[in-house]
Amino acid sequence: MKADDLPQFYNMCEILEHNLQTRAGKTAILSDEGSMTFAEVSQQVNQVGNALTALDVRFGDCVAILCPDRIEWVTSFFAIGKIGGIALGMNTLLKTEEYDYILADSRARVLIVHDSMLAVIEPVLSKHETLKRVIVIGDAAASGYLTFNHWIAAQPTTLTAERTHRDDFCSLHYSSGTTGMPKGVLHAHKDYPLIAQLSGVDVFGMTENDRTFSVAKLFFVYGIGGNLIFPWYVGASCVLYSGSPRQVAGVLKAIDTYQPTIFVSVPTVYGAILALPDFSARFNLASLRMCLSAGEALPAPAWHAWKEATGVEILDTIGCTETYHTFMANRPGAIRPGSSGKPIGGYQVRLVDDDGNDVAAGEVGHLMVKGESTALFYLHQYEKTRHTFRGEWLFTGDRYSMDEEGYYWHAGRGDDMLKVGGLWVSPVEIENALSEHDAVSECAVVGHYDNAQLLKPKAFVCLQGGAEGSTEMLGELLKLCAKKLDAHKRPRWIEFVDSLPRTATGKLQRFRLREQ
Ligand code: 3UK
Repeated sequence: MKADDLPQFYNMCEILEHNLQTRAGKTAILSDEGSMTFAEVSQQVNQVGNALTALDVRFGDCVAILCPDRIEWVTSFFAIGKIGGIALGMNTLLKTEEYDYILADSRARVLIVHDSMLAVIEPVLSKHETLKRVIVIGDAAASGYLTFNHWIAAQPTTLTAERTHRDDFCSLHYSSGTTGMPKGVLHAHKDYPLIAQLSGVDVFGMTENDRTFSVAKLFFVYGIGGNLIFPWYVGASCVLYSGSPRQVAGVLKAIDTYQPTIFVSVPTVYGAILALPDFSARFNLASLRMCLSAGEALPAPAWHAWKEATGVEILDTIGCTETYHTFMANRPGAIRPGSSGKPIGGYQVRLVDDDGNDVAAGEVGHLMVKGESTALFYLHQYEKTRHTFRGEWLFTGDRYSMDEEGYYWHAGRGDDMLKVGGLWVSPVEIENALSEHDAVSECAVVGHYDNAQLLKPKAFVCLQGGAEGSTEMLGELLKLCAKKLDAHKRPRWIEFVDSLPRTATGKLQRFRLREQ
């Protein structure tokens, strides 16, 4: 499928609404908080769309969502697209300063926030003149804001979709980098059917008989693609899980209860489940026909252990926020455990050296990708845009080699970024946290593989006046990190060193720390 195959005027709400013709009464969403049919979802989408219009939200306006994976997230997302707005699904793991930055950068007009997330964003809300209204999902009694249910209650359940061009923007995702705040990536209406057809149907073979379940959240592009856009494009149902992916018993119980056929997950969660004794005997996972992995490379031993325990094969796939979804994947029946598979239909890749020349098979090069779902730029980031969006080609920042059979093998990132549990971690953020301790003179963080061959942050720390590291100091630094950083960003190892390796010009040589 090509973008040209779509009508020129296309609205992404079609992904939901085509289901009203033949399966309006079919369950579209299942969750601990309730289920809904396609007809019910569509009615709530229309109510939210009308409520947004009543708040004067118009074509091109941004509306932010900050909420765990729940039905209101989904209906808000489609409603924003349907009225021609730009939906911003915010990462629920960020800090107040990051929300502050994103609200300013996106100029969100309305914020739809779950009561459990209000405390972290509330301190900065009044600063943003561009933010006109805050709607609270759940209990807003204490906060004095309008509640979601009350807001939509009197709204009509019908709404005509805005006549959007297929190239109009409809969603905004923020993705992290080594320095500075996250970068905004805009995607167009056309990108939704494209990724659903090219990955969901052509590679994963999804049909209306499938039921998806994801530990990757809807705010993460991998999660919304695999657990919302792909299933609804083919009329399948999705299971929403509002719990934490770290509570693996909860994840397994949800699979046991809702009987999904497709599990959308990340290597750390596969690893954590595999570490749970007898997990496949304690929970019924027999409904699964296919498991997906992305976010970071899936180690081959985990692939084999999972196959052994469940009988199901994991397809390791790679995508990025800039292409919206998958561009390389292992295919059912043709898997090379440990590799990212081969480019999928609709995408081409190249491996190039520092001068942009193609490298030979077996050699490591910078991965470039080309495909029609690719975004055009980073919002308000001229320099970073020029570096990454190179004509038709996207410079991913990943290093890969290709073997004689055409399979691609991840060889780390070209920048210093780490993917931990499928989430971005900037070494600089961890270094900044450690440096806040008065005793730290300098420090550096690099990726280090744990016993399960998954990358985790490791810190090298020099103390003031050349002091020796002690158990007490280690404890203090760990405590500081626990206070300042999300769990996945905390260093798993802290090593005290006399000095950090540097070039003659004083530049930190992270590769030498990585080699240790
Ligand atoms: C890394 C992988 C090795 C790689 C994503 C599937 O992760 C997604 O999007 P992000 O923008 O990050 C992209 C970067 O993550 N990565 C992802 N998958 C793999 N590295 N093996 C993998 N299988 O550095 C890439 O550049 O957060 C994943 C689908 C959609 C996505 N957006």
